[in-house]
Amino acid sequence: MSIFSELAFEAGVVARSLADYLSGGALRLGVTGLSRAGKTVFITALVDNLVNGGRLPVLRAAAEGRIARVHLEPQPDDAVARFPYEEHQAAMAGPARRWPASTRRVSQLRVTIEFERASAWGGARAQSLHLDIVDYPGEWLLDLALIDKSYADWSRETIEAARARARAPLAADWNGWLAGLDPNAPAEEATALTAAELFTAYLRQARDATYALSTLPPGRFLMPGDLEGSPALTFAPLPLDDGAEIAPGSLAAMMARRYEAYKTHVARPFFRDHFARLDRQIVLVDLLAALNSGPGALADLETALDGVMQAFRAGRASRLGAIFRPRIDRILFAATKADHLHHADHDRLEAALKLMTSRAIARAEGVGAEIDVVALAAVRATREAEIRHGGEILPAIVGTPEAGERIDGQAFDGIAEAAVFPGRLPDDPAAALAGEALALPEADNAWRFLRFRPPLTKRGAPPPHIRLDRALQFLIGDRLT
Ligand SMILES: Nc1nc2c(ncn2[C@@H]2O[C@H](COP(=O)(O)OP(=O)(O)O)[C@@H](O)[C@H]2O)c(=O)[nH]1
Ligand SMILES: [Mg+2]
Repeated sequence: MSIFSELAFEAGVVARSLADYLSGGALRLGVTGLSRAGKTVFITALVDNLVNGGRLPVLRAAAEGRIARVHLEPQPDDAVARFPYEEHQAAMAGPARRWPASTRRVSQLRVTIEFERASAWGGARAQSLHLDIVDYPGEWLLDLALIDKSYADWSRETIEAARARARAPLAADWNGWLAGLDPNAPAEEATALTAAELFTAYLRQARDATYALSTLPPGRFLMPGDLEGSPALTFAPLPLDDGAEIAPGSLAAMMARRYEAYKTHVARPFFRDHFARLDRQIVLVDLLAALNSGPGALADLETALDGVMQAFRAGRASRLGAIFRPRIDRILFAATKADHLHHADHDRLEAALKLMTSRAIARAEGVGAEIDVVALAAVRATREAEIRHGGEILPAIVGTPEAGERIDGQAFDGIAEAAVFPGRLPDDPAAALAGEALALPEADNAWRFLRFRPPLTKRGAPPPHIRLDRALQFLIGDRLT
């Protein structure tokens, strides 16, 4: 793509942000995270708490009683799917108490917050803030790393990563197939399809909950949105000799062309239409799943966070950044599902995420935005209890395990409650990230994959949460003063 067309599309971005600016207080909040990190639950709970007067004491405007009314409005972007808040909220709060169905594309929702100014300065002037919440898969963010990368470099890195200890067994089929392949053979659609299928199967397996490995780009291979089956998604890395020319008409040439098409038709438009227009960003991280899964998953998650940090930095450092000043000025990293731990461990979870992100920030050589870290539960599905166990009093959490979940060979029916001992995180965050096992009172690890149903709530009342208000204060609090 030439500088000229880049200028043209960046100018479009600037024009739109000016329109946002002129319309008064609008703030675009990006909510991202890898698949199953908790984006849908987070947005649903956030909106529910704002609209239905949830308890948000750390959000200053709420504590000071300055929030007059919060309501949903039609979103300004006609071409983007609306986040189906009502459906998700009903699934969790209704009699079925089901977690919302997973989503696979960008969606957006506008919440308008009417509030009173904090200072009596201009009188108690009523104001409104249009909060545009944009839900997008974190996998797509990792694609930004591809924009400046050649097909050959990407191939080499991706094949190398697949040989790492944690991934090699999952990539065995694909690697085996690659071994017998000549990248310079004539291009055949059937070969490209097989390559893409085997490569995607490997990515999918790595993401599976049992391994909880983080995804590698291209992000659309697992989250294709509307592009499923298109040539722009039908490619895979090939082992290319260092510095060797790619022969015209070869399989490698076809793959390289599709890789470029992916960048042009997928990665760049996402950056232009969504990412570059965000003002604030929350990155949800299922750190608990990685801690439970072990050192391989932790190392992998850290690599993914590195990729995310590079994306935040890319806009600033690159040519694009010189033309268009990125707007994201606050980024919150949030460890989700903290309700699986006793409250004594919330700070430890937060410290572990803080350490992990600070290492990633150091590698990204700065990100250029204010950053904070929190451990939260958008929906608190458990409560705490103390349980006598062999003469000891142990902190436990109590919730309704999902039907079919098992512990100690006992299967749950989705109705009965159960008390489980959550593992304890080590005091030292470095030890936690090194994969030191959660210290359990017993050797039974079954709880680790125990999923609870959403909590029982009073009709119309938002579900309880942990530190959701702290997240909100950091993300939008300054715009409600
Ligand atoms: N206990 C608990 N579970 C959660 C919470 N947030 C997400 N989950 C679980 O994680 C799953 C994935 O969450 P979801 O929001 O769909 O993830 P997404 O793929 O990032 O949108 C849900 O189905 C829940 O089982 C939370 O705050 N507490
Ligand atoms: Mg989702």
